[in-house]
Amino acid sequence: MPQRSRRPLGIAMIGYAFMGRAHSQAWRTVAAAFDVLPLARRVIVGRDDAAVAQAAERLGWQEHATDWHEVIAREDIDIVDICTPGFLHAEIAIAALEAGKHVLCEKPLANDTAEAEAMARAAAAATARGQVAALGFTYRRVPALALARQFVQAGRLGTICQAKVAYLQDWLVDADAPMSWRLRKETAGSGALGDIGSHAIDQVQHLTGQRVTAVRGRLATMVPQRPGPDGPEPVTVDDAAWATLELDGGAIASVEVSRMATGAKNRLTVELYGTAGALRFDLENPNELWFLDATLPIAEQGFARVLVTEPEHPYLEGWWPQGHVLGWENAFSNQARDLLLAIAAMPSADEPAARFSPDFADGLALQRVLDAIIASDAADGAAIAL
Ligand code: SOE
Repeated sequence: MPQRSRRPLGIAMIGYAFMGRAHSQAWRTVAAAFDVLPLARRVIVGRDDAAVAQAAERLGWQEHATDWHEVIAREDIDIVDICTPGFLHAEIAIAALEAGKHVLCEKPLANDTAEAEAMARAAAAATARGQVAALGFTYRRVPALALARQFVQAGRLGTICQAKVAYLQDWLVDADAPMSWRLRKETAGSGALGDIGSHAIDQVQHLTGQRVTAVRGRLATMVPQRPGPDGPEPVTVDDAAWATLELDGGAIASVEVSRMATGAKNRLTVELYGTAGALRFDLENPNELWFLDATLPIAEQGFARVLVTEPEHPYLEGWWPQGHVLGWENAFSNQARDLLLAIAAMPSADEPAARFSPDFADGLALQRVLDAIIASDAADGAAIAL
């Protein structure tokens, strides 16, 4: 198990594509915004030596490597950050946890429930030894969404009756958009459902504080084949998915996700309706949270814009002077900060590690919801209980 010492925490990051770039930026900026444990961006790992060497230089890592097994065995590595395609998460995360490292794993936790169960078991054992096993549902750390949760927890919405969450993108509208690992079931597990539906379902559960108990869902693949390196290849995952969710607190939720939504760039929208108020958020305007206070006289009610730029707002105290907006990438630094705080709070192997939320148990619960939606689709949209 990593011991707290005077040397900086050594980070190894596996994967260097889109998410690797986002995480690298977070590891570069976190100490400029927040008071955290000293860290060293020691090694970035990928399969292609020349490409990963270039990534190390561009993204600011001390070394590069091609064998993650060797890297996770190193004494000077304390945190393993997994930014690979989903099919590699389980093997790397379990090995890293067993090697005594703290782990941050990109979402969704795994490609199916069986993998997620094995990961959650390894994480439970590691957490008992004082390690942190963190899952990267980064949108929890968008300040306006963190503020939304504070509103709910403070009772400003009363009892939540309904949530409506959509996550719409348009990068696959072009039928000639090329094949990638995200479009193959064996590498991605599912399509829009796992990639962006997982964020939407995480927001439903995290914001309402209620767990999914039953689902009805449908999946659709609108472009059945796409250009691959050796000619057309079948797309084996969904382009879009819809689900209705029943929650254990009595609320209902709808979730709608698509990569075929023309004009929606990276549009996560959240609507929460409670007996005492309502909230709205749109990731295309990430610094705004809209709140309706239903305890006001009806003639005065309306959605009011809260501009989330004040030091009193979640995470904002670390960033710029009051009034200055943040962007998509800041949430990754906020996530890095919370992970480092959880590690700093880890007193010893005798006391449990400070819980980083979401953890692998949350990832397993969410994977069960994803698999239930897939099962519901296979049963023509029948209800599946969890
Ligand atoms: C997919 O397009 C994707 O990159 C997701 O994988 C990320 O989780 C999301 O933040 C942005 O979109």
